[in-house]
Amino acid sequence: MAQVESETKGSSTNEPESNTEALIATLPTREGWSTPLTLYNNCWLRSHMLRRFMAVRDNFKPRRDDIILATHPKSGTTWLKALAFTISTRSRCDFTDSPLLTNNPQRVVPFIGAMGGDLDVLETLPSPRLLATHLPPSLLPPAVSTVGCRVVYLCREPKDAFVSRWHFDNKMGKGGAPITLDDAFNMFCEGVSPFGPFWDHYLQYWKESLARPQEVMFLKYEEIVSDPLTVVRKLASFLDVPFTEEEEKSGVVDQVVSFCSFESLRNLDVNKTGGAERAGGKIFIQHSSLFRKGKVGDWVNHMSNEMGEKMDRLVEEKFKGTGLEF
Ligand code: PAP
Repeated sequence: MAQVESETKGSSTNEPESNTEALIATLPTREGWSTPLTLYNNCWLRSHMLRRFMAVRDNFKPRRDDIILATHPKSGTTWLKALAFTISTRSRCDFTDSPLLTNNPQRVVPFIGAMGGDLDVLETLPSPRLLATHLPPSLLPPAVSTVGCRVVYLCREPKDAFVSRWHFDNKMGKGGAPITLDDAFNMFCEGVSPFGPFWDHYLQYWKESLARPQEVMFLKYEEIVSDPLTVVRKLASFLDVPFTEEEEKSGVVDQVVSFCSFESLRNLDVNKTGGAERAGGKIFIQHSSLFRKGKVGDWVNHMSNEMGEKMDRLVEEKFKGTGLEF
């Protein structure tokens, strides 16, 4: 939930502040989700996070050995953060003293320009940095694709991503009217959802992964669900910390998978009870809302067949000829 992490705190782009404000005044905004959205560079961003995200492209300085976990929201960000963090820190801490036992996974990997990831704070982190973002490539500095850093992208079957988004947004609001499934569906299909249109987000990273497969790994939530061991091995190799033969023999890969599983993380006290107020108190995020069901195909329990067919047609139309399928 990069979009909910932090209050806007006057970050600015390299443009003089008055130019930024003049530009913002011209940008379209939409109400409907738990907080208003603003369209910036063809991407709908939470309006209260806009200035922070606008600053990322000009002021975030990627390093060659950065690992960036990029996700479309509600695609398993929490899971990917837990897996990548556990894989990359396993030489320093084991499963009995992992920071994940006492911190929500969202907290241990900072979002660039948002939760725990103020740009000046990121500058002070030692390399190699493990970072996260929901921003599409078009809103990240061009150096992300030239400096040699690695990006792991995770997306999800759009109907399930939508249902997860709808539930989450209705939990985020503080006393505001909930968004109906119909209204949320229409906005999502119109492309108006946090970090949407979803198809642009998926396709931008898909193209990056085809162009630079050594640097951009493209994953789907469903792939991790169906074969977590294979994905975890692939991820470790991609992060340059492959499992040794000894680790394989002693079952470390299985341990990573079970330690980061939905059940295991959801049952930790920190994820059952914790939470945080954001956006000047407009939003409250309960950690438990990041562990709703964790299932593939849950959309059938919420959407009508007609809605499902409409979304499938949209997905087919948007992804036609790209090689990306769900
Ligand atoms: P974000 O994009 O808002 O940062 P994200 O973690 O992607 O958060 O969203 C939560 C979704 O990931 C939830 O999906 P659901 O609503 O369909 O249930 C949540 O259950 C799922 N999730 C979180 N942790 C795990 C996990 N360890 N394994 C599988 N799914 C998980």
